[in-house]
Amino acid sequence: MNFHVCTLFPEMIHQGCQASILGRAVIKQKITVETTDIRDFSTNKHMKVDDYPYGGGAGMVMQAEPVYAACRHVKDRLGENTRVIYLTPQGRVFNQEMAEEFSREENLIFLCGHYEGIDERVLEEVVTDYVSIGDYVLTGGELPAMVMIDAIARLVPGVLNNDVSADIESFHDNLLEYPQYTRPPVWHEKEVPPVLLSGHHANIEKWRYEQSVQRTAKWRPDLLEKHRKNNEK
Ligand code: 6GU
Repeated sequence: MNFHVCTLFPEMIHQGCQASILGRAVIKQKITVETTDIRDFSTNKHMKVDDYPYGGGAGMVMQAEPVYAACRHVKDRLGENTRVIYLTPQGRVFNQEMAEEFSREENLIFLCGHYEGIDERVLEEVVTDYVSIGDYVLTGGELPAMVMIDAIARLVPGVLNNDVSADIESFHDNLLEYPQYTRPPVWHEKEVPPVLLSGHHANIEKWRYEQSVQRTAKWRPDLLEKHRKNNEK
C-alpha cells in the first residue's frame, strides 16, 4: 500500500515513518511513504505559500494554488480516483472502522494544513475525506497523518509479524485488550494470574474475555454498550 503526504514539513513524515514497525514495513516493501513539499509549488518568488485571511482575523491561510498544484502532481501519478484525506479538527473523528476501510485502498493521499487552515476553494476541489484524530487542536496535520498511516499500515498483510494480532487487540469487537504478562512469574511480589500458567486453553480464553469485558466496563463503558449491541441474539 502506498501513502503519499502533501505537506510543508516532509522531514517530519520521513522521520516518523522510518522507525520501528513502520520503518520495517517500508524495508519489507509492504508499504511506501512518499511526500510532496507544497512549498515546491509556490508561485511566489520568495516561495511563500500563505497570506492574510480575507475578512481579517488572526494568523495566515495557505493559498489555494500551491496546494492545488501539489495535489494535482500526486494525483496525476496515482490516478484521478485516489482519495485525498484532509487532516482537520473539523473532520470525522478517526476510529478503527475507518482505518479498516482506508486499508482496502491501494493509494492514499494525505493533505496537511498549517497556520489557520487552507483556502476553502481548493479543499472543495480536491478533498474526498475530512478526518480529525480527536477533540483537541494541533498545530498541523503531520502528526494526525502519521497516526492514520500507523493505524492503517498495521492492517496491511505482512506488516505485523503475527497475522492474528491485528484482529484480537483493543477495539476488535469494541472490547479493550486483556492484560499481558511475561517472565518472571513473580515480580515485586506480584504473581502472574495462575490460569495463564495452567496450559488450559479454554480457561485462558474465558479468563481473557472476562478481563476484556471488565476493563471495557471500567474505562470505556461507551464501547461495552456497542459490544453488547453487536453480540445480542
Ligand atoms: Cl487532523 N489536525 C489538527 N490541526 N488538529 C487536530 C486534528 C487534525 N485532529 C485533532 N486535532
